[in-house]
Amino acid sequence: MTSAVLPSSHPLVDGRTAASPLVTALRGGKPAHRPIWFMRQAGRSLPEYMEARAGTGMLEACLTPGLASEITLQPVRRYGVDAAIFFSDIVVPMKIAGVDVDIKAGVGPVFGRPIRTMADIEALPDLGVAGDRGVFDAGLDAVRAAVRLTVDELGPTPLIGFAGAPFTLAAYMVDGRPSRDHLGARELMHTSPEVWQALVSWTARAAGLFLRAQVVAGASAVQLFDSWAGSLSQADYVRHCAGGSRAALTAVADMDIPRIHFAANAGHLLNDLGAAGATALGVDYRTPLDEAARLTGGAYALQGNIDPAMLAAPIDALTRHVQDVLDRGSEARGHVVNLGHGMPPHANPDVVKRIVDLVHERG
Ligand code: 1CP
Repeated sequence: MTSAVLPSSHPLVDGRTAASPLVTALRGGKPAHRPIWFMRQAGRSLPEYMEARAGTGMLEACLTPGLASEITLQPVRRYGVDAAIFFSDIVVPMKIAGVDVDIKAGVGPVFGRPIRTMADIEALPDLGVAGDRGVFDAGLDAVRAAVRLTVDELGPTPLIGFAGAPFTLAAYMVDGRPSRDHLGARELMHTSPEVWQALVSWTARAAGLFLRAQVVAGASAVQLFDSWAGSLSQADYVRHCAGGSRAALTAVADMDIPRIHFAANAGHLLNDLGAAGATALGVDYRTPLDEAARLTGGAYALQGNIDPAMLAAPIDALTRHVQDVLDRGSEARGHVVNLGHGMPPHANPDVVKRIVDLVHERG
């Protein structure tokens, strides 16, 4: 079932994770219980994360294998979730390549030199090819080491590797920092389509190589985050962005690995996100899962979609909401419970734990 490209010691090949609830559901099966994990489950909502990270910059933490591994494992230990998501960030491959980027606390990714022209793109570092031991390939060793440490500890629990999709990466690189409407990137695709395509190609290659390094080192599934793609019309997504996302996902498709594609606020893009090389779709909280299953003709496993705002609701209302997500999710070809977007920083870990227990009891 699994292609020969994965090493025989890989968790999907040696039997550790192939029959796990997560991998079973992502492959369209019905596991003994409904698997659950949370986007942004590591990080600021956990006191043990604040303690581990104290005094270390975000990108430095991502590139320190022991620390990145420890932070990845924290939510699995505390919550008993059915998957770990690798502690990293969508801009880590840019940092490894040598781009001037930092993650500023309370802001997010900030680039020293925003990308607007063909000269800016030509000045981006050469990414080389997988295994060439150039700057990028060798820099990925810190990622490989962190993944190996993590899967050794995880045992039967799968690790999900991830990357940012070209549009979402470009939304930061063109404006140089987080933006509300991603106007810089959306303008560039219309004012300079050839510059835009060159940026999409570079980011797609960086994302694809980042994903591939995580998978070969031991990740049992991947998720491509196109968090901001919902700001695009369907026509612009298909014309200017889908090809780059397809290139990033195709970089791991030969390894027969489950591939989740997530965009927020993107009910209008579900079929296009699927057609870009995904086997499962992350659905934000605005589109009910039964409707998402109908819209996509049952072609994909679905992941989602507890409203993050409901974490703050009274427990009875939250329980009813989770049950509704479970009921609607049973219409999908396979269902992985998750939030409809990232964990709020002020989420109460005790409430999160109750959701995991509830899903394991009822799902
Ligand atoms: O569970 C986990 O925490 C896994 C690790 C993870 C992931 C999957 C982090 C750590 N970042 C991401 C992906 C990511 N990064 C996305 C896609 C997911 C999503 O939509 O939520 C995006 C858009 C980013 C960019 C980013 N990095 C932001 C958002 C900025 C904006 O535009 O509003 C921020 C705040 C960061 C920094 C970051 N990444 C991760 C953490 C824990 C932090 C906070 C670091 C800190 O300041 O301490």
